[in-house]
Amino acid sequence: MTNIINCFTFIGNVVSCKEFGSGHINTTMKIVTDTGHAYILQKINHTVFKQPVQVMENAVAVTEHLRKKDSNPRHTLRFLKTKSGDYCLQDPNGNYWRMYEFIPGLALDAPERLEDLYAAGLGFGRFQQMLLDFPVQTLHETIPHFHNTPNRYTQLEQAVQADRLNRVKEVHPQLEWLMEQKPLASSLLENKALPLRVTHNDTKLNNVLLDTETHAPLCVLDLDTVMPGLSAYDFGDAIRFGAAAYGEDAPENHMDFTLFTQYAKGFLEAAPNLTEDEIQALPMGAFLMTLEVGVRFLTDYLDGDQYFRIAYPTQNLDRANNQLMLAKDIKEKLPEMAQIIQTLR
Ligand code: ADP
Ligand code: GN1
Ligand code: MG
Repeated sequence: MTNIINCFTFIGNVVSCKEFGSGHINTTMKIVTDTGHAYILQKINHTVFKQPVQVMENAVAVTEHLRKKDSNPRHTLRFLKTKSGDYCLQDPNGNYWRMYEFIPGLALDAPERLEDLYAAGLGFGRFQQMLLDFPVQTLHETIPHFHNTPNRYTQLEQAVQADRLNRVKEVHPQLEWLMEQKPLASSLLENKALPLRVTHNDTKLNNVLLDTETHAPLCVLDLDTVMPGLSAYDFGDAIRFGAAAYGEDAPENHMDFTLFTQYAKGFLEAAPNLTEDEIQALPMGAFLMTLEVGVRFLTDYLDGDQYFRIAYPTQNLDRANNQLMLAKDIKEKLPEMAQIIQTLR
């Protein structure tokens, strides 16, 4: 580890290096040095991100764009170069590493206060607004077809077909319900009225840092999936995670209208350029992102847990059941969600 850290241009001598955060994909460590500087060191999961150098090209370009509009160092990630001038280090074992400044703040796995959802809505809304003039065609597609829900269905069908661990027999009711929803999977992708924007694509509450004291939004984290996408998907993924009554591992879940309203308020306030069609698509975005993550967790369970980090053997099944329950609930609540959005406007 020392050899890896010493390849980067940081300040001071390392006094501690500990695993940090609760992301499902990368391996994250917090490093503190004797000068009081703190950094994040991450091993990029290159099973998930096949082109780590492209991931870093996107992240550096986006953060440079954001920094030109807002120079506050707590508002934008700052990546460190290696001593050879790169943003990404490949070690002799073939692993890829990056390092960036640690920003003190809260990355919440669940809201602590009602206003945390309003703050997250402001944070992700601002992010999208500030990237309106970013040249979208220059971004690499770091995970091809990332939010292509029909494609996620194809992957599920392939996992069912392969049934590598003989687990399909455990999930017949889930598969039946998912297949009933399949005609809806392409509904937003086929809507030609929706513009492609630069979106974050992973708008979990713990991917936006909040101020420790005031809980105001500071900085959007986890830029690995910044790609062209639909605003309704960024909105929807944030609702799926942040406005849910329980976490992804819980045995039950439903959407909380109060949390939903708070997030919608923040997002609409901070992203005033959304078109009428985009605004109408927001509730459906929440249903589709929840459906899609449910499909992905179930696929990974059937495939033998190769994608999402798990802490116990049936965790991806628990996550899938939780997301399916949440998706059913959101589907029933779509008309009321649309009503709330109209009222907020
Ligand atoms: P993953 O893709 O695995 O979710 P993230 O980039 O989201 O990885 O990082 C995991 C966690 O590390 C975040 O949820 C957050 O708690 C913490 N984190 C990441 N970057 C920073 C930072 N610059 N300052 C403070 N905490 C951070
Ligand atoms: C992953 O990396 P993290 O934990 O922020 C995943 C998201 C899922 C989410 C489900 C690159 O997000 O797409 O929605 O887990 N990220 C990637 O919790 O696949
Ligand atoms: Mg994350």
